[in-house]
Amino acid sequence: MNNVQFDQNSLKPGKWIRSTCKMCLHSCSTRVHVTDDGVINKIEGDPTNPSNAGKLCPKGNAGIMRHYDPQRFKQPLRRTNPAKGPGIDPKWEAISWDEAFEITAREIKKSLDEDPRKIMPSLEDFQKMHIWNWPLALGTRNFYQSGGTMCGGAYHPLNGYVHSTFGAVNDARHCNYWISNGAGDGFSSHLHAAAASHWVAKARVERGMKVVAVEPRMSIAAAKAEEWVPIRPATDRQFAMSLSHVLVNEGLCDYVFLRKDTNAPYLVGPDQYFVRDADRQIYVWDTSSNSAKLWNDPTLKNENLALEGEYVVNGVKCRPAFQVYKDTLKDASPETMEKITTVPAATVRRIAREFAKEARIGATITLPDGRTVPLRPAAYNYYRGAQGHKTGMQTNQAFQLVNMLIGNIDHPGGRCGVTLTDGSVDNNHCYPGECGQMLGTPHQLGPMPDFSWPPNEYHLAGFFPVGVHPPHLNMLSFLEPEKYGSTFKPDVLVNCHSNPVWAIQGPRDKWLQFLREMRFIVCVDVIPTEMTDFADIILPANDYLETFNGTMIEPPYTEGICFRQPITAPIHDTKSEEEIFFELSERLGVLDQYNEVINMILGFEQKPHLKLQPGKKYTDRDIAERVGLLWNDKPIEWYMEHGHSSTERRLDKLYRPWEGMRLLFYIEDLVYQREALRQKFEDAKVPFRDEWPFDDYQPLPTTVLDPIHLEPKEYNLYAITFKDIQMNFGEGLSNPWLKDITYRDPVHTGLLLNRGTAQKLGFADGDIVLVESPYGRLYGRLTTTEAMHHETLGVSNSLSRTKNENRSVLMAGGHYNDLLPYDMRNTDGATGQPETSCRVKLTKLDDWPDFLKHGSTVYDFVDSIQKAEGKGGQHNG
Ligand SMILES: Nc1nc2c(c(=O)[nH]1)N[C@H]1C(S)=C(S)[C@@H](COP(=O)(O)OP(=O)(O)OC[C@H]3O[C@@H](n4cnc5c(=O)[nH]c(N)nc54)[C@H](O)[C@@H]3O)O[C@H]1N2
Ligand SMILES: Nc1nc2c(c(=O)[nH]1)N[C@H]1C(S)=C(S)[C@@H](COP(=O)(O)OP(=O)(O)OC[C@H]3O[C@@H](n4cnc5c(=O)[nH]c(N)nc54)[C@H](O)[C@@H]3O)O[C@H]1N2
Ligand code: SF4
Ligand SMILES: [Mo]
Repeated sequence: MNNVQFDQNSLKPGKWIRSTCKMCLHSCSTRVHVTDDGVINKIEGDPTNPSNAGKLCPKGNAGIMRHYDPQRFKQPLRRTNPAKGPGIDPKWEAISWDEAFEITAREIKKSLDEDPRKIMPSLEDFQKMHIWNWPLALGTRNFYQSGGTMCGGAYHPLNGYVHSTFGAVNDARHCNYWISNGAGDGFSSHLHAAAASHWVAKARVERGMKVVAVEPRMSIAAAKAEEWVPIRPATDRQFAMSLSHVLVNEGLCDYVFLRKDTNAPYLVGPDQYFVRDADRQIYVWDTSSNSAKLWNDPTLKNENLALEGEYVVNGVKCRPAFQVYKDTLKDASPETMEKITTVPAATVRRIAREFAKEARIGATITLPDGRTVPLRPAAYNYYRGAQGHKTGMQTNQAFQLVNMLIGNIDHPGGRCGVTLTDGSVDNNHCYPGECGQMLGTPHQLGPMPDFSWPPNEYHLAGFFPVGVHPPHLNMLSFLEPEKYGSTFKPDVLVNCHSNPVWAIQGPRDKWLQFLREMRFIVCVDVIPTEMTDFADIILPANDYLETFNGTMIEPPYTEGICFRQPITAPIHDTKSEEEIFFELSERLGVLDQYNEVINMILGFEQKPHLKLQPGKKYTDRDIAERVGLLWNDKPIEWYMEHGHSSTERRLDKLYRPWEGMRLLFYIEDLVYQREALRQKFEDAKVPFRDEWPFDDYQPLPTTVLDPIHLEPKEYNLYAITFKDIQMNFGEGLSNPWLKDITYRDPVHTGLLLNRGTAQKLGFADGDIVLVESPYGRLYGRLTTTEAMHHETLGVSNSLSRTKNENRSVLMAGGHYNDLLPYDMRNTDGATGQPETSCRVKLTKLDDWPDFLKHGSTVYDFVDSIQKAEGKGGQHNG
């Protein structure tokens, strides 16, 4: 590689090595400078990867500080203090690797022999699906990690139905009108934050792409947008449906697309199923002959398919799916929805019209591959903030229907599906389903466990046939084992790259009790966290600058493997996760099973010569090598030189990858799934079958209110949480560079409350307050601002620190997640998606509670920065 262009950045002589970032779960390509004496002194973006194009976010640059963090685990450790709790010193004792493996394998084996379901895994490295799926080799389908549902519980299954992909994002390369709804895409978070913000910035500078941010908080996206539309939390579905109301009733839809490329014309009966003939073929209405015909009748022309009207076919009253939604939308006029969302009806009507105009319905574009396809440069983007609510599946579908109505799905400028990984360059991700439809693939992370009663999974995953693992429901089995039919209790926790003590919702004190009741906890991590404080054994991992890996992870415009390689040898007595899990597998007698799991999960089965063989252990290098070979047959030496095989995404996989199939405007499968599940609950006489939220499964969204809006009135505010580009979750704020920039930003140093609301309620800037929800509490200092919706309290992730042994992590006034519910009432019956916002009330306090007066807290730290900068600041004792 050409060194000349890089040398300006290194003071000491050395070399540049190409690799991949892992400071968040995504995978930007990097070039890392290491001096001749072996010190990493610079991490930059690699301009040869067309995804991040030389850009990194602050976390990427700060990886250096993780690598040299003096707090890193430096050798295997054994706990000697049996007491476990926040701030309690585990009294670690250094032990040898052999002893650490022996103890760990022995303790896991006890449960494996008794009942594998007693093993509770929490393995959450998105860049290493082969570690994530290790428990399949043990025969446990339990799950205790935090990323399961909190972000994408409903988003991923719905994307599976709509795009047959894991993720989706607006196409910044062509989009001119970007609705940003509760997501940091292109600005601060979500997909490849560093890469996406580059693409969005280009779109804005080069084409003047307009951004409308719909958020309770003036996020980074909102601050840069042409327009910020403050919205009441957890009402985004109602907002989206009010937009659709305008599109549908003002004729602002792409009717050609709906007729040709979706199942919107398919006729739906009163039982919510499509109307079919004896061979299960679906009927449509032909307006030219004014009669019903089967979907594949050769005399049918797409332009004659009825989208509206009511018909009788074989004696059954029916309507096209489009008409069914149009009828539902009668209740969703902007005027009616305004009362729920607080967004003025006139604003909704204007945005809907602007959106439809910018969509340029009818326009086409000729792609470099010769195809002429629709150009739809307007799109609705959303993620965790908007979708992370009780009725998640319906909510996600409501957002996607805004896109579908203007015909932008998988079209240039529109809403494009993004695969988690393709495995091999030749794989397409769309498959034909029945009656001309695309097959919906809700199980993007693999199939869910089968239904069983009593349940085989402590977190009840078998009750969510199209969902994602709902870890918060472990708490139901823990607190009410009789009710939830628990016949076993997990007693061993295997944790790697996951910090559920921080990340999971519900009361921390109960979760801590949950952990205290484990017979044995092992953590594979790089630094001390809230979670590792509970470990009995620490198996210290190499960090990402010391290991090999190959991964892809949702880059919208590119495909290929981002390759990681050691920049230095491990600087401590640590091991790669691969070495750890192969060794444990061997000692547990499941090595062959594990190798088979990896062959399946990483797709090595597709090229048999790459398959892992029975009886053999493999290194991180071996796995990375195979991932590269699977992709493009290039040897590892090629990857070591090039750092990645990312290329522009094959256009037939990006745009209209489902050509010739109809997209699911109407998700009939959800009706089947609901009824099948209901029957299973009936047959097994599940005691709580009458209270199970079956109604959350709907083939089209409804305007039903989420229960958060029905909390007692004394909880007069909503609370939300958020992060920004420099932050990840539990880990980032132990990194001095990231901590420093975070706590200099007033957005991250106080609980954000609208200034007018503060005045009305008698609060002032700087007040110390107690925040209470119906479920929990936290303390903090108010920052008043115009940049919040008038009913909403904003709690940055920077203010959800709890006490832990990591001396770099500052305690804040509690944890936002303590405020959240963890019950079925607030969980989507269809997907397991939990509610991630809540209702709260504030009480002004004269002083901090005692536990916040001792030791260094976030607020002390902020004060000291402000003092040093001569800005005054308050001291909290
Ligand atoms: N920088 C960075 N990027 C990341 C990550 C990271 O840690 N840091 N993590 C990755 C992961 S795992 C995930 S899941 C994604 C998450 O990515 P995002 O969903 O983009 O991130 P969040 O900040 O969780 O939420 C987005 C926004 O939702 C707003 N919000 C909260 N409640 C509501 C609401 O009820 N309605 C509306 N409209 N908005 C609301 C918040 O103010 C916030 O600005 O990011 C990924 N990318
Ligand atoms: N309040 C609040 N709660 C949230 C969220 C939020 O925004 N706000 N976000 C939710 C979401 S979307 C998600 S996905 C989850 C995320 O929850 P987690 O996945 O638990 O996220 P992290 O806190 O980043 O935990 C990752 C862990 O990996 C460790 N680690 C880092 N590098 C390595 C490595 O190379 N090897 C190993 N073995 N370990 C390593 C870190 O020390 C850290 O403990 O949190 C959820 N919870
Ligand atoms: S977005 Fe930032 S942290 Fe994530 S991979 Fe890219 S540079 Fe690293
Ligand atoms: Mo997430």
